[in-house]
Amino acid sequence: MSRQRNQDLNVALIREDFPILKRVLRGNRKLVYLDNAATTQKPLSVIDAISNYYKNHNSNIHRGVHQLAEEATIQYESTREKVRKFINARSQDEIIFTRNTTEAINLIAYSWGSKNIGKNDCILITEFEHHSNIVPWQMLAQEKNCNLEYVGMDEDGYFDLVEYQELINLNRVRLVSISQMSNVLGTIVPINRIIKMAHERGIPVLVDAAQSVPHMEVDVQEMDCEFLAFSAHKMLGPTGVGVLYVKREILESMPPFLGGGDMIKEVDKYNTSYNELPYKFEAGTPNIADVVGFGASIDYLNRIGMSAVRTHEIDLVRYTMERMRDIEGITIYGPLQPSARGGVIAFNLGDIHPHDLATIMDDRGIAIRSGHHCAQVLMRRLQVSATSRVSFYIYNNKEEIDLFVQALYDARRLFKI
Ligand code: 7TS
Repeated sequence: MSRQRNQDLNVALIREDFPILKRVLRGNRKLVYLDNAATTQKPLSVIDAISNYYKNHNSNIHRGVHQLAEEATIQYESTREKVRKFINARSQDEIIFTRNTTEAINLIAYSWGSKNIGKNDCILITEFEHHSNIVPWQMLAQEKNCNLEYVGMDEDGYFDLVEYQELINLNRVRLVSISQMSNVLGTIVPINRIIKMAHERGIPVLVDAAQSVPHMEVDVQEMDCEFLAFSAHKMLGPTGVGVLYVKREILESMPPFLGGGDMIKEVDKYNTSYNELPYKFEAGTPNIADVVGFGASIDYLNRIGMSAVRTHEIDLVRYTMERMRDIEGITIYGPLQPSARGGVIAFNLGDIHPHDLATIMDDRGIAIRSGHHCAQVLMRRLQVSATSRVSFYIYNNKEEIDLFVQALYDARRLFKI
């Protein structure tokens, strides 16, 4: 792909880089992929990086002195540097590779949470969290006999700063854990303000950045969060790789999560001294090939520029919401202002069940998501059992949105609403 750093993405050129977008589905249908919040497609450069690694460099890392071991280690560690730069962490020591966002959050719950949260303390999350930012805290709360509290959102789906202030004033909050962007409402929260308010009361903050890092510029130093988690597969990278960022001074005080090879300095019969950061938190042989592939996905996004990614998605959301609003019986969840949300639109159409709607879409080659989106607490709050959802990325264009909107009209006719 040619280098482009202007605000307009050359979507036609980008699409050429994604082999799967040429895929013809059952019934000779063209693929329209609108399920990017679940996982994104992979450009050839990422697929080639993984394949090249296995063809030419495959070896275990951090241990062998032979040439392949050295090459594999250099490639693996170069992704760590790319990640550091991408989120502007101070040091590579603060970047830990995990399997995904879920594992990163669990690592904090087990390793940091079990040491720093006690009886009658409070963990504060929101009503629009993904299950991976709810269940680990429920497990910890049950074990420690502490409380889990929820901040809500207002009528329009915006984060409720007033309720948040009350909750951090009234409770013994020891951690705020919040997603920067909701995978259902699309809401982007005022994260800098949220963190500042927590810090004024000495409370550390974990940012679930699974939906934000892939779609906008994220700077952990500017944000000043203590912890941040995201997944490679939602940003053009392979599945099986996640990132946990932790401020160095906190990471130094944390006990290891898993014990085993690579995380040790010295092992004797009864005791072990641990390896330096970040290796202390990466026990066992990691997912080397996919970490290498992840490096190629960061290179790809850097060539485009994250502000161009963001501009493109706002443009698509504005266009889609304008077209959807004309459809009788449509309910769109989350903020109405396109710039207040990421490239995600959850909706319902009359009383058509979201699974039926997704099936109608599938008949036309359009991949959308239906269900509770791993956010059942939010579903209850919205008083629905499920919604449909479209979510965009850099290769989506307005023709695809037109096909999606046309399918909504077809569904209305089919269900006679
Ligand atoms: N947090 C948020 C905000 C998410 O959207 C997701 C995945 C996760 C955490 C978990 O990421 P994982 O890589 O560990 O699985 N969200 C979705 C989704 O919206 N549809 O499928 C997965």
